[in-house]
Amino acid sequence: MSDATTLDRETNSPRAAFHATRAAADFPILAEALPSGKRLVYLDNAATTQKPTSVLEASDAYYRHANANVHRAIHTLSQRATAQYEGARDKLAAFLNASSRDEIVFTRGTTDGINLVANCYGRPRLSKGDEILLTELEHHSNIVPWQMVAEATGASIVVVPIQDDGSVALEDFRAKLSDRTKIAAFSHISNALGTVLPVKEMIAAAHEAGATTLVDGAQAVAHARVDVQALDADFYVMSSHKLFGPTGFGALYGKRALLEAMPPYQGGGDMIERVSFSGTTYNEIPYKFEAGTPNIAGAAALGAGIEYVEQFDMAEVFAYEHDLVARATEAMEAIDGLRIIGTAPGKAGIISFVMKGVHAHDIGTLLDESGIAIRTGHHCAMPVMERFDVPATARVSFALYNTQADVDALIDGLGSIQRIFG
Ligand code: C6P
Repeated sequence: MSDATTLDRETNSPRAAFHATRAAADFPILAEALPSGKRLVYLDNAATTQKPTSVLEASDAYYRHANANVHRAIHTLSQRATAQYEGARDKLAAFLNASSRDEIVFTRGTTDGINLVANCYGRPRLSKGDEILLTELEHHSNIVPWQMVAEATGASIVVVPIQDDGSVALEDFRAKLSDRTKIAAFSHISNALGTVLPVKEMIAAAHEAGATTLVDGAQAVAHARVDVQALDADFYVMSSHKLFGPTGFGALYGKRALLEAMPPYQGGGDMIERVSFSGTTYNEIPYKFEAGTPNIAGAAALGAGIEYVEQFDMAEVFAYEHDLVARATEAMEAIDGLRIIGTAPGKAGIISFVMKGVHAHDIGTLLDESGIAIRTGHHCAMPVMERFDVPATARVSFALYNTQADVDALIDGLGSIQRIFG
């Protein structure tokens, strides 16, 4: 673990280009008093991140000054709305380093993006004998859409096991690849364990076997630098709300040739070139996949979220959160009866754990009484719970505004729980 001063954002550690405490001041909800009068210690960032003032203002400003439909009218407000919507696409394309803005399809989020790929890429191409390769640590969003497509096409699901420390071994992944593997879909960072998967190597191995890859980036985009070209991902999906932006919005990155070859997801306005009762032709990518009036305010606010994180070096953010995890882990390991589930080296800012004799939900409730927000349950990753033979875990997850004071509050809270139940 690094030296104590590296986490002191108030005194500006030599390594940090950002100050977590100052960043926290950008998020009004973090300063709001809880009904109990306690300070909010928000450690449920893997579920959703809080929103900085700039994101709140971007959403408000859209409705106050630009509210109109996009791409459809020539009046001033429509031009403003279109500029904000398409401006967000430019920002996200640059943020993910897509080779073209056309490769960014706006969606309702990660779940929607995976369903789009499963239905528009997987379903038309898969048949009996084909395999879809997943890992055991996937979120339900990266399991169920594939199961549905497998059922419809006769393809089978093959699963790469999780190691005891929560990692996914590259050799296990390679061992499951074959010429039957048509699609390999896996998380960049596990929401239940914090494991960072070796996605670049997994993508290269999948490509060697002739498979197309989808990376679930839901937990990665706010915590690490993502470069879809460097990764060579075929598809990469994300949710805005985990990147300090609004809920119900997100994006699918897809390589141009793949997106162009795919049929539309849904029919409706804006996704067409020409409609008549004798036949319809479709719009170009990405609009072909964006039927109906989109979440324009969502795009504007996500654009502000991207601008917010872009002021920081994401590698430093990852290292900072990793340090918080290291400190919290060390202190948690000293608590009698506490077991951390997921100890892979280099993990991201997520710690799942169980406590002997205490149900995860009781941990969540008792911490909440101290103002500490964590998530408890199966984290939409039931196979992970099964793998580690636990019904549920308690999970703390960090973002760039969390500080050592938050870790201290957590450790105090867990110590009290241990004293009550221990
Ligand atoms: N995980 C969590 O508390 P949506 O709901 O579409 O924005 O994201 C789904 C999703 C997909 N993949 C991963 C790895 C995820 O972590 C999530 C969302 C939240 O862990 C809510 S279940």
